Amino acid sequence: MLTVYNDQHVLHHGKVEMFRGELVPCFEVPARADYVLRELKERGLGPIEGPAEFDDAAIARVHAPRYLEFLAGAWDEWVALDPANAARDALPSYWPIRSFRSDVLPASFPARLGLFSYDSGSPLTAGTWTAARAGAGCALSAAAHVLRGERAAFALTRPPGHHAGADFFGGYCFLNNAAIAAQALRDAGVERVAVLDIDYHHGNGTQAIFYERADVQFTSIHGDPHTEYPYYLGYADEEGVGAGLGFNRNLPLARGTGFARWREALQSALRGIVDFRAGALVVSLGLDTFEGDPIAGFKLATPDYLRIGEDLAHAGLPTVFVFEGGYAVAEVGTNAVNVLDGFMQRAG
Ligand code: OKP
Ligand code: ZN
Repeated sequence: MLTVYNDQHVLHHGKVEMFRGELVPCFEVPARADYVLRELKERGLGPIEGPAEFDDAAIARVHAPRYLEFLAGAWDEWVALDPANAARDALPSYWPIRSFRSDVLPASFPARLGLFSYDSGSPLTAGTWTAARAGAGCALSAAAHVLRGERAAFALTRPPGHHAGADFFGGYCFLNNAAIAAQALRDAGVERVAVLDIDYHHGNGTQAIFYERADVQFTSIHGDPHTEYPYYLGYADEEGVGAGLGFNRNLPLARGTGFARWREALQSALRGIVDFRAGALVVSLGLDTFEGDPIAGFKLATPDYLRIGEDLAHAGLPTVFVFEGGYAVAEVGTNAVNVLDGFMQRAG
């Protein structure tokens, strides 16, 4: 399987995130991608390339112009507030809650930082835009590879993407790589695209992007938002709206769920994807379902990821894998590559 690797991911390197009144070291660190890259090479999973040149219009198919403009200039604005900010991550402190205005774009940068985000755990750093933009390019190149007739491709990038909406960042995510890949597949003529999100955390950004659409089906298996991040979306009764009604499917599972129960949810998700008659599949590949993950609560074990890959291959679809979460850093490479390896073994 071809991997499209974002070697600029290191430019996004947050120092701290806000957690219960304290600034704590970031969980989403560059070493995550390094471990996956190393495992791919050790196991000889296939060629590893950089992303091809691409047009920013492909990103603007998913994200709002004023949000992209904000992201591209955010670091310079942050440093312009105070030269000492060059040594600090940008984190928001103010948000427009319900009934406040979100149509006005305030002149104040901290006000806009909050307007375009939903948590204080997603530091924006000097290289965030460059890294995230190159990551979107990886997702686009992986999609292009599948459009050329390959069975599958893997976009290996960070920061992750599935929490980013059309005009917001959060959950360590800035550009929604999986949504950008899905939209590119649609724009190249694939009539129905399925996105399957198997990260521990609900893909609230991806859901929001496609919620009113019948041409992109979104399915997510995740920790029950009653107790798990991102809390405010991801419940089973969210089924889409308008033309999108019936094309959004959430399968929340209790914290503590093990592989047998998780796999039943996967089988159910895949039946729904086959019934939808998807022409291509985009997998938001989070590995934070692992039993050793420091910020999540499922109990999947390393060999289980081989089975997941096999089950995904069994759906028989051209598949774009996009790297998302997974914070047990020393194990994330083995677990990620197990999924891809299991997929290729079953796909033949
Ligand atoms: C991103 B992805 C940790 C609190 C949790 C947000 C988690 C974002 C997960 N101290 N903060 O879905 O893996
Ligand atoms: Zn996650």
